[in-house]
Amino acid sequence: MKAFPKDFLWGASTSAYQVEGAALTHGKKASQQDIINKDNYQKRGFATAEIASDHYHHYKEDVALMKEMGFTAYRFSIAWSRVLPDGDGEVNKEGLAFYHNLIDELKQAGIEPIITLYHYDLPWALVEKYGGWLDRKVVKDFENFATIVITEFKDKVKYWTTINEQSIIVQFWSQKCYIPEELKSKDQLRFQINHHMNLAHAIGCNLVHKLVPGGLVGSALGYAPIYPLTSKPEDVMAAQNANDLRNLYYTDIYFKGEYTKSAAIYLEEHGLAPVIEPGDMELIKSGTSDFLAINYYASECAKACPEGETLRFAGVNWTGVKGAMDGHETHPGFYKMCKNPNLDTTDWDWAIDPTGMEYLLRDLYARYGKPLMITENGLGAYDTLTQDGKIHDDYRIDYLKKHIASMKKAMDYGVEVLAFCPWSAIDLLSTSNGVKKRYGFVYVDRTDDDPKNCDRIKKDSFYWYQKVIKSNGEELD
Ligand code: BGP
Repeated sequence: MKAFPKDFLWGASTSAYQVEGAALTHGKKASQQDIINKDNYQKRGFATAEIASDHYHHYKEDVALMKEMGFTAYRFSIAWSRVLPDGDGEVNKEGLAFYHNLIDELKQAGIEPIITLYHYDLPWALVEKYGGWLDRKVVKDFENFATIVITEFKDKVKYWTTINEQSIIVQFWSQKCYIPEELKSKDQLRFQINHHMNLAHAIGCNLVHKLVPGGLVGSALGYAPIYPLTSKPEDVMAAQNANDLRNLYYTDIYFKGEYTKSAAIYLEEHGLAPVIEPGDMELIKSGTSDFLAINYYASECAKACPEGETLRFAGVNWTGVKGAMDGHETHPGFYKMCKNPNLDTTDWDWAIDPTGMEYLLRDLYARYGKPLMITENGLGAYDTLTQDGKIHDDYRIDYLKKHIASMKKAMDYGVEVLAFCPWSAIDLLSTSNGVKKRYGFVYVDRTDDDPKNCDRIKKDSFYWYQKVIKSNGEELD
């Protein structure tokens, strides 16, 4: 086995609303996630984003923990409503100061910041004003927000990602965006939102290229390789259809500036295609990506689907009881997603598939030849704090170890991978399952109902990852 490159970036990720807290204080106003999560708390008992992991008040301690683990990178997002509480208009100086302090703290610790401009948390004011991402007006407002942030941090930050997980936003749109009840059946709007995000992404790329000396930019995409359920040709074809609509439909935009033809035709024929205005595709084509950031947790499986079935998007497991997933994405005549009988899953039904990491990296690199980075990967699990204050998360170590080894295999076959930033640096609020589903190297002592003091406790995986980084990936055991 060859060694990891000397300048390989090791770190982890978080996102603003999932970790920061201080959601409605220090000049910040609500984002759509504050509203969505309040609803989740009432319906399902999941914590809100109001305190989350209270990173806003613990950031120094958190960066010190990252330094102790040996991080050389940290990927996080900027909360739009902390910078521009009303989405546009007045800048909240205290908000910008928070991110300056965080970035300075990281740099002093030798940690390279990787910024995500947008991670699900649109200012609520823009939802009230015109419906948020549903309206094209949001693209102009994104441009204004991105210009402010990029100009502010251009001398401190080299790596930028634009929009987090457009593919996941299409699948789970009413968790990731506030969608009024009466629009929830209008599935075409999922792809319209995505089209607006493609415009915003291109603008973000152009801004980084214009404003940041030596800056590099790309999208952060939720990506699941897709296997056919069987070797029957119709299942293999279905897996190709699913790959076209769920994966290439995004990556072809980022790297070629065009919608994947087969997927676009399928959407057109089923009344799901976005409205594209004159000039849109030229703008999209102009915003070239330097790399692609990938969030990989689980592979997916597809089978043939007869025309007569009913259209639906991906299911969710709300309870954390294996097998409770409430359905599978179905596109009549194109494909239907299904459980892969060959893979074990997490308690939330996400297939555990280290080989998928090598498979997707090699596939993407062969298609586009652009550098890749892992900005999310990890195991959501129930962790137990023992009487003597320990967390023995050997299951997480096992998951990460196998995924790093698989990423390394892809690199040994020539794939250029810049960074490994798994999810998540510390425990935080899950997008769909409260705080009891944990991902971090650092345990945050709180429950869904009680934020307590959010004390930080190092898990076994903390010490394991420290060794991995110290040996530059050589010591995985
Ligand atoms: C990705 C998101 C993250 C994150 C992660 C785990 O889709 O980018 O924000 O939370 O998935 O998902 P969950 O929180 O639903 O377990």
